[in-house]
Amino acid sequence: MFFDSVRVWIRAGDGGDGAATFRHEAHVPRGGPDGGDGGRGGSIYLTVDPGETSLRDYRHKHHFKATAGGRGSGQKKHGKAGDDLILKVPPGTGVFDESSADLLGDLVASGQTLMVGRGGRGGLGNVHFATSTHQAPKHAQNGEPGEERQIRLELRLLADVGLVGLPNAGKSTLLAALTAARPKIADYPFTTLEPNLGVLDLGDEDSRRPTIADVPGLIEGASSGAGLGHAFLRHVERTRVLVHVVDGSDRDPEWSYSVIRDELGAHDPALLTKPLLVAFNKMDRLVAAEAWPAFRNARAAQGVAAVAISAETGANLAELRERLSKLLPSAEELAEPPEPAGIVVHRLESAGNTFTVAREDGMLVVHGHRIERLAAQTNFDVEESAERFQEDLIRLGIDHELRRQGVAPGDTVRIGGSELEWESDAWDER
Ligand SMILES: Nc1nc2c(ncn2[C@@H]2O[C@H](COP(=O)(O)OP(=O)(O)OP(=O)(O)O)[C@@H](O)[C@H]2O)c(=O)[nH]1
Ligand SMILES: [Mg+2]
Repeated sequence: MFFDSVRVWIRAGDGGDGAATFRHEAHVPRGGPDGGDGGRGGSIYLTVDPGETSLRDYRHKHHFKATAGGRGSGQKKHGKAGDDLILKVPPGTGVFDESSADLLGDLVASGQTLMVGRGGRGGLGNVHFATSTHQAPKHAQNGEPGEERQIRLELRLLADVGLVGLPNAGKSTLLAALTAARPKIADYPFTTLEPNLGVLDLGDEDSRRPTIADVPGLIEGASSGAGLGHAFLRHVERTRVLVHVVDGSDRDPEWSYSVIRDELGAHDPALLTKPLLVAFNKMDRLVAAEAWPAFRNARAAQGVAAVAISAETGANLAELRERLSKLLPSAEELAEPPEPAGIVVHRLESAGNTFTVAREDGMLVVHGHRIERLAAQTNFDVEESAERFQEDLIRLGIDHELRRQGVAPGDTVRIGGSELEWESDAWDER
């Protein structure tokens, strides 16, 4: 299986509840409020670790939860903060919100970090609610729920050089010949299912250390999805230079060459303008040596650079390395990610104070980020807290809208996870 696109469930930690406690003092029947705040819930982050090259780690584990904040307690003690959870991803990981398909972030540079689930704020303890006219508040806030979402991680490998070609052309053999990488090599197509990465040694005089990736074999129709084509082609998008490996011993190397060019172009025409070097491989075989002159002339006529090699015997690899080094940019440029580092878009909270009120399943349902959070933070068993919530409904204009839609005593109103009964309106006179 190929694991460069995975779905992951994220659940940040809930904030701890604030406490509603009162000081105990000798001779004082009831001291002032001293309930501390709940701790913040742990958040979840993704961070780029250059040591990672695939999303394989997410193959078996795809639920991640950060810990909740502790509850506040008496004597103004705050609850403990939940632990953050930091998940490692390889460079080139795009992060999408699964439900909206929005790009949340494009993680390319080492150490780049993106918060994907915000921990809930801790609830405020009752000390915060004392006023000169109300000195013994029983109200304390519940912790805010941690953010929960489903995200999709999509890897677009970041390599300087991409080896493309039909299956069995000798891409992995070439990668092994040019670098210290030891990919699996075998005499059947689709040996490589996940890209392998190596670091290219350009010789003692050259300080550049470009990375080279062996992209799984592409086949005719790859650009419309054949043979996991989309997934494989995605990896080519961000490489700087393409080395197109053609099996010179193929029955028709000219077809082998053009079918891949067609697929690259159909996937994204920009791929056809990337610097290109064609490696005509398996020259140790007689058929290849015989086919080379015609192939070479055809490329020359197109102005395409081609070099005849044998990845297996190592013949002419020095020339290939030399040509490749000329196509690669300077050391400074190589140090930068292949694309301007993706701007991290962070759309965790829908902005503003918008809400909707609608009838669903015979009840009135209020949707709105802000009010749903407030409902979750309210302990409706405490009358004082419930009253505060009613004030919030008025303040945010939701009370008005409910009345406009004809809410009547006894009606059920659902807000987030809470179902409330509309009582004969005590706050009518307000
Ligand atoms: N004679 C000869 N055989 C080669 C040469 N290069 C590769 N091969 C053989 O070709 C077969 C395929 O090589 P791989 O390197 O696995 O090919 P690949 O392009 O990575 O194939 P996929 O991963 O399936 O796409 C293996 O049996 C290699 O030993 C070469 O220069 N000469
Ligand atoms: Mg291979």
